[in-house]
Amino acid sequence: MKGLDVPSVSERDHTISNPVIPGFHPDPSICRAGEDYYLACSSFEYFPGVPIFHSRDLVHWTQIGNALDRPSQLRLPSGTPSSGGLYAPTLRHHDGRFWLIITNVSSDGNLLFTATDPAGPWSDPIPLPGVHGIDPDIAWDDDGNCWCTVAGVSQVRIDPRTGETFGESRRLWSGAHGAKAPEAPHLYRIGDYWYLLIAEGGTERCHGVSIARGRTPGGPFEPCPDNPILTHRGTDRPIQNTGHGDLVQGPDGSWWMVFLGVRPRGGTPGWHVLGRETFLAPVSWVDDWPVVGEVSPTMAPPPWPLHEPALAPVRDDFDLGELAPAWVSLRSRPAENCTTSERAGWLSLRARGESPDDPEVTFVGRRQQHLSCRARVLVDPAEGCGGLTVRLDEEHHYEIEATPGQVRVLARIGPLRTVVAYRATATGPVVLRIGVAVTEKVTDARQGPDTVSLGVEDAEGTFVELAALDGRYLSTEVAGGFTGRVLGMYASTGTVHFDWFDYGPLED
Ligand code: 6LW
Repeated sequence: MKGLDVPSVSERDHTISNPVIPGFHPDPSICRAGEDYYLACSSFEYFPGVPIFHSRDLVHWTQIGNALDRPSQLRLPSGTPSSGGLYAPTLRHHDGRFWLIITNVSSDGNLLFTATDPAGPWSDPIPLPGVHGIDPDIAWDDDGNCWCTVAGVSQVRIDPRTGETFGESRRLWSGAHGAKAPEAPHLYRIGDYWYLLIAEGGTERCHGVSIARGRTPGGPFEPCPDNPILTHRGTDRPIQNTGHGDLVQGPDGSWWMVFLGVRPRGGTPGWHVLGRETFLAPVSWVDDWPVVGEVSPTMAPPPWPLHEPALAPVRDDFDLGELAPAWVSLRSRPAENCTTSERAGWLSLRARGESPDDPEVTFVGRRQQHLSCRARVLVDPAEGCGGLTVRLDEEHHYEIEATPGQVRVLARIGPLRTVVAYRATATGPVVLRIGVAVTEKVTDARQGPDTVSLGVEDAEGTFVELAALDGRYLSTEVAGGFTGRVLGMYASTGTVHFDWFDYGPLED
């Protein structure tokens, strides 16, 4: 994939933008190894799973791989629903190795993986049959004991090399104010205390982060008097649902939190379409309790040198044998259905499911990472039918689809599926385009978050719009679940060839 020139920090008036990892990248877990930072996110029904990012400055992040990129590591059986699969990893660096613990809610439960290089390869899974509960965390005490803490919040000692558990699991804490869903625990030794950081309130508008501390990894834990230490519940801030955090020290020893949040847009009640994104906030300490700084769409840069912004992937000509790590498929990616070797310089997708309604559809896509953006693809439909789709899940997606001599726009919203528009085209390859324009100014309380336009480019390269659809139907508030929009190519019948795909932000 070629890179897109993102404005440098100085060009942006000495502010950095939050989210630091935009698009559907929830449940961030972060660790430091010397001068390098690594971060992992949930990936649900997508394959490969668990994107891994690298940064030197906590602000600019580059995806270096996916931890679970082999079928032996990631089993997403055909019945895996959207928003099933992989939930909430914890990523740690300990004893010269990287450790990743995660729950596959659709098949294998809690699993542990190790790697010497977080870019991969990661080990095959070490099963943890004695660990019950989602959102597992691992932490080691000074005696070398490894503690696994899960949502609820409870804890059991494990052998991370075998997956064996020792003794009964013990309840540690149920959160600060009787809020629902105490989850996402992370346990740290900082100074004289063990800190137990959790999320509570549920991952929707009431989400938040609370903390307790004790003298041993098993407690007893004393809740922070200022809990929740992070929440935007009941506010009109542009970033909502803030929660599920993880702590890390910056290069200068200062403390920071990565956490998830969403950016609802449009009228009331507000719809967020990019899923839960990864944000960054400074943390200070008062009386040995962490205090989370202001969270807003732009923030002052941290006081250390910032590295060149990573190039956001923008165009792929499919000239390499392997697909870049930002490309994801649904549930699996058998080589016979998805290859760049059938036609040199093209991505060939062979249909297995019948349409994007089908969980088995052959699909290769990337996350929508900007509120306003454009995706284009050159497709050759001579041997099949397929196109460009923007999806939230199997029941919520819009697409522009090509067959020889014709394109059509289709929309699926819950139980309703409709053909929105047709147009005859010349036979041969055609450029399909999806544009997303955020609602800048709300003039009507019922206005949607954005408009999705779908169409083709004519022989002169001029965009011919076939349909402009309200984006609210491809939002989490409508579709439910834990994911966000993904834009990508699919095949419905036969084999469909794609010469290139490009994606870029428009003014947000
Ligand atoms: C995850 C839980 C959560 O397991 O959402 O926001 C769930 N927090 O901790 C799925 O991402």
